[in-house]
Formats: sequence, structure tokens, C-alpha cells
Amino acid sequence: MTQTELIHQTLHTLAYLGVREVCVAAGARNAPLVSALLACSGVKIWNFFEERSAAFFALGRIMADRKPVAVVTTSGTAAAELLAATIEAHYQNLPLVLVTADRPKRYRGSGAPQAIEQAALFGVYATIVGDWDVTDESHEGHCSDGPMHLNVCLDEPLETNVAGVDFSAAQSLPASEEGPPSPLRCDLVLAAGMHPKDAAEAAALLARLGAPIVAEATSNLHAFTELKPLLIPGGERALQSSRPAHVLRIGAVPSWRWWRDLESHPKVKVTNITRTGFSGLARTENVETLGWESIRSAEFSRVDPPCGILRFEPEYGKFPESEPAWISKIANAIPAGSRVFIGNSLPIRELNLAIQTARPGVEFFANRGANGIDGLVSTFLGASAIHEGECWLLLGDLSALYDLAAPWAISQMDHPRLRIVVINNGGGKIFSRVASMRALPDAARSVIENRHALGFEPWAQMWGLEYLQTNDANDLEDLLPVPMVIEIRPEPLQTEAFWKDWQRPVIRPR
Ligand SMILES: Cc1ncc(C[n+]2csc(CCOP(=O)(O)OP(=O)(O)O)c2C)c(N)n1
Repeated sequence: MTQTELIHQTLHTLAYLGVREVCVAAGARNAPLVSALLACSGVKIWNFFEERSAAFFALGRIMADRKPVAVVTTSGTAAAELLAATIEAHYQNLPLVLVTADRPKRYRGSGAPQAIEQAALFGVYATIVGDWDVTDESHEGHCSDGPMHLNVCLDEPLETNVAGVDFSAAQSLPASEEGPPSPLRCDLVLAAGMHPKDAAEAAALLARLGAPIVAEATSNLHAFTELKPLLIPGGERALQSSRPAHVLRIGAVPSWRWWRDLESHPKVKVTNITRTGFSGLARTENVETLGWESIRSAEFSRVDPPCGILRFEPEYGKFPESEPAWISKIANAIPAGSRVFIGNSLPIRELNLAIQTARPGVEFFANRGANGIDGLVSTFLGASAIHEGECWLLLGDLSALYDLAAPWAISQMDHPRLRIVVINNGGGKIFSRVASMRALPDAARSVIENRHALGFEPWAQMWGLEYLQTNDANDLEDLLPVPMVIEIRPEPLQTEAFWKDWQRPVIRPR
């Protein structure tokens, strides 16, 4: 096989897998693939100077449009930079296609420049579609769920004059079949991490079921007015008041502490309906995990007696400058038709509490596969790239510092209404909410929280983004139609006071 044939085989495989967008980070070894891709039709190319952003951006594209997206790297540690996004894609079961150019197989184990062991680099996190070299007789790519890895070994001379292929001419893969109906019972629903289209399917079922629902913002269930009477405000606090016998969890693994504590309550039955295949619990007793198709085929009924869950509304007015109140004010300022990406750590928890204050018609996304604080700006940009409404990112300061290179992609997006909101509380303040850490001496807490006094204006300036720092929520209305960084600095004493007030013990009425 010639190098040209090997490259064509790679392009056809991508087209067959359903890839219509590719994020490239170029080097010398992958130049043949990159130049061939640029000569292709029916495929959109995004370009990056570093691979980590490229992979997280691809992840965001997949989350938004639910179609496979590829990322193409050169050899060596460039390929290794894809690992974190691949792990996130694995736990979200998203078809991230990794194409890594490699040196020829005879270099393996030699220590020659840029010859690392790429073939099984992603371990359990990606299915190997192929490890191809011109000396191989035949190349058969296999499709799977979740991330897929295609390692392509290219020898010198590198062929950079390969004709492109037409991606749109490729056949798409067949859809999966539905299972037989099965009976399901529950007295409490937990919902998290659903694409808005999945949320619409789930909403129809949940409205018929009539059981109380504790839903995270990313469940996207708050958009459905028919669910209003069933959606219980108060998050963790509400959950603590409940005594369910059978929990139905739909979508991603919930971020509530209460969910983690279900590990030690084996009598509480848990049924998961998820696209990921992961139960999200280490215990297996009384836990079942079903595929998404059961949302259509299962016959649901409510268990009696009811689980007794109580409703709680946070009193933001008492602590208006606290961080949770700020998240609520931001949620309320985001216009209908917007797409919101929520950072991990405190923002996602605070938004779950404040979701009732969000306007209808807003979509929510987050990286809750492995809960990393890395790649969040890049994932947000990928998820926003072709959304027509406003796109908002709410994230912590350390999370923003983690992804300073991400705005590289903005100049390729025809998108003036990006709002990157950094909640700058001067470090990883989630750790000040963990009881065991609060007991540590201040010097240790300072290291664990990575306390700092950095601001984000120079970052915005570097990338030519508008910058706004405000302590007036009215400034968040009718923002200019330009990409902007918005920095919010909540008042720490009010934040502390808010949580103290919110975490007082739940007293059940007799
Ligand atoms: C890649 C990665 N590294 C470390 C962590 C552990 N971690 C969880 S939250 C957090 C602090 C986040 O700080 P920030 O983004 O400022 O948010 P805040 O806690 O203030 O809400 C860290 C380091 C992680 N989740 N992901």
C-alpha cells in the first residue's frame, strides 16, 4: 500500500464513522493528513495550535450536535495531550475520534525522536479502530460507542500532495434497535446531564409518571411547564428530607452529595436510564442500569407511599452579594434562547440550586463525565460554535486559568455573543466547603485552595475580547453583541453566611 492509499483509507474511515467536522493541530508528521483533509469536501476543519484545546473543543461539538467529531494530532506527546478529553468522552460515551499520526512501527521502543508508544496510548478509554502502517496488508476500521482511536504510521518522505475525498458521499451508520417493554417503578426521580432532545423525550414520560423530580440544571427538564408541579426546588437540602424506596435516575450521574451517600443505603433500589452504560454507583446490590431506549419502551408506575420530599427555596435576598446569589442573578439575566455551559466545582452546584431563577428556553451543558476543571473554556466554545443565540460559560477562576489558550478558536467562529463569566473567588473555594479541609490550618488550606489575587482583564485583552467587571447585575442585561469576559467577585463573608444559613438541619413537620 502507498502512503497516499493509507491516507485515503483514513479519510474514508472517518467519513464512514460519520465524521463531518475535524479539529486539527498540525505538526510535521501529520502534515500529509492535514493537507489531504484541507483538500476534502463535505467536512468542516477547525484549526488549533495545541491539542488539548482541540480535543475539548471537539468534545463540545459532539455534545451539542451529537455527531462524531475527529481530532488529528502529530506524533509524540501531541497525541498524549488528548487523554483528558478522551477520558471525559469515555464517561459521557461520546464519539470522539482520535487520529494520531505516528512514526513507522519499526521505531517502536527505540527512543528515536518523537517515537512514543502511541498504539495503546488511551488504554481502556478509547477503542482502537486501527494501528495502520503502509506495510499492513488490509485495514479494517471498526466502529464502537464512545471514543475511538486511529493511529496512522507515516514514513518519510511525507506525502503532502494527496487529493481529498468527499465526506458527504459516505454512508451513515445504522441506528440502534429498541428493546422490549419492561415494567419500572419509582417514588423519586433524579435527573442530570441530558441533551435538550433527550430531555424532551424524558419529560413526556415523567409527566405521565407523576413522581417528584430533583433535577439538575443540565437535565434540561426545567424548560417543560408540564413538569413544574413535579420539579422540587432545594437540591441537596430537599433530597435530605426524602425517604425513597426506589430512585429512578435519568441522564448523567448526579452531582449531589446525596447520590454518593446512596452507596451506603443498599435497601434503596436504583434504576438508571442513561446513554453511558455507567451506573454511577460502586454498589451492585439493588442497582440496575438500562439503555436510553428503555425511556421509550418501559412502562413506568409510581411506588406508594410517596417519598415525603420537602421543598426548599434559597433566600438569596438575605445575602445578595454571596456567590450563590450571584449565580442566581446571572441565571436570571441570561436571555431565552441561550445556551449555557456550566463549569465544575461550585458553579454547577450553585446553578443547580438557582435553576428555578433561570428563564425558560435556556439550554444547559456541562462536563460531568469525569468532573474535570480542565478544558472547560474549549468545550464551551465547541458547544457554542454554531449556536445562534447567546452562549454563556459560568466557571471558577482556577478552571479559567486552566484553559487560557482556549480563545484561539474564537476567531474561527462567526459568533459575536459569547459570554465567559469567571466567578473569581480567589482560588478553589469548593475546598472550603469540605468539612475535613475546613479543619486544616490556614497555611494548608491556602495551598489546597491555590489562593491567588489574579484578575482576568489581561487575558481578555490578549485575545481581543471585551472585558467587564461588575458588582451590578443590571450590567448583565442587553450586553454588546461581541465576545466578552465578565469577571464577578462575590463577597466572601456573605457567601459563608449564605451556606451557614442554608445548611442548618432539616426539621421535618410532624
Ligand atoms: C483537571 C482537574 N484537576 C483538579 C481537580 C480537582 N478540583 C476540583 S474543584 C477544584 C478547584 C476549582 O477551583 P475553581 O475553578 O476556582 O472553582 P471554585 O472551587 O472556586 O468554584 C479542583 C482543583 C479537577 N476536578 N480537575
